[in-house]
Amino acid sequence: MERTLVFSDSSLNYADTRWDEVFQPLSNTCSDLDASDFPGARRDQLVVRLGAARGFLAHTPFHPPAVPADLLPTVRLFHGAPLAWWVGQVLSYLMRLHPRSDQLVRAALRRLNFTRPIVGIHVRRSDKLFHEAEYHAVDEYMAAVEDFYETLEITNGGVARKIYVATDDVSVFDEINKKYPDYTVIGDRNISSRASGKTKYSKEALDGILVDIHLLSMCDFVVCTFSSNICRLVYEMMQSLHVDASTRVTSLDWDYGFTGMRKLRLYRVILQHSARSAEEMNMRRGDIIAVNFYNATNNYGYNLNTSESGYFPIFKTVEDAKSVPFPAYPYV
Ligand SMILES: Nc1nc2c(ncn2[C@@H]2O[C@H](COP(=O)(O)OP(=O)(O)OP(=O)(O)O)[C@@H](O)[C@H]2O)c(=O)[nH]1
Ligand SMILES: [Mg+2]
Repeated sequence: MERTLVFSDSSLNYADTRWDEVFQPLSNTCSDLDASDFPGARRDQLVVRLGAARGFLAHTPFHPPAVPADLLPTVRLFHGAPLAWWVGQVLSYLMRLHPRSDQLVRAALRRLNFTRPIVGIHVRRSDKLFHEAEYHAVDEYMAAVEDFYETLEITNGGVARKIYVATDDVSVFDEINKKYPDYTVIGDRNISSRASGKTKYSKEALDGILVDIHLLSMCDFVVCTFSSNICRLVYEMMQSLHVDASTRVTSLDWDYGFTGMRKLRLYRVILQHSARSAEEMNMRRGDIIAVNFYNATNNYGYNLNTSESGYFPIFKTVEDAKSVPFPAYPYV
């Protein structure tokens, strides 16, 4: 919209901590909002208020899966998931750490002896299991971890196996230590025990999740559940730390998507396909297939070019995003 973004309510859920106590401010100069409120989003209005992503923003052309049209053709050349790449670029700017947070993360790296190669696991339990996600056993996470190390060993020979554990269920540590003695397990039980219940939204818990998110994103590979905002955030952050980290996360439940994004996980067809049954759809090279974000693992989609819907072989497609002309600021 070629406007300056100013946070009008910068308090975080955690004991009313302000955004700029944890992250650097969005701008060092444009930090104050004129008190007058102009509802709506008309071009000629001086101040436009935006709500949270799930509501108002979901209907703007710039909402994911939109990626700037001037960047997308290039990003497709080097990246397997252009949407995650774009979100990662924006996030890495928004989440520039305040010096205190930066210290906190650095101290944790040293204290926990964080060295690579390392695989991160994020085991999201506690309140998430009431309505929002299924329980996944430690063994499911570890099966994916074992796959990663076995693949690495094909090229690198014997590798010392190390994992970083982030979880809101502290019992995970004991279970892994007992069942997987071949692994060096690092992680902070204190962080984990503060991450649920009464202490969940304390300032200390905020420090804990900052450390967990950053250390997870620095792992070579992460196993988690994309139903959790934390797993998706880690995936997005990883995209700004590598040229293409699109295959560095395995999710045990959903595929990747952006909160508020509807029906719009997009795939571009790279190999044509003739339906082998009435349940399948035909696809031509270049067709765009839309898949409901929540059904993505079923490979059931809608062909935007032919209006056919049905199951399709996902290996004949690559993930794509929506090309949207964003302002390109030619005068800047
Ligand atoms: N330190 C730490 N905190 C966690 C972990 N998992 C969950 N939490 C806490 O739980 C919060 C996530 O729960 P919500 O407050 O519901 O946030 P959300 O954005 O809905 O995230 P999800 O529920 O995971 O999708 C995090 O911000 C942490 O405070 C973890 O592995 N480590
Ligand atoms: Mg939640």
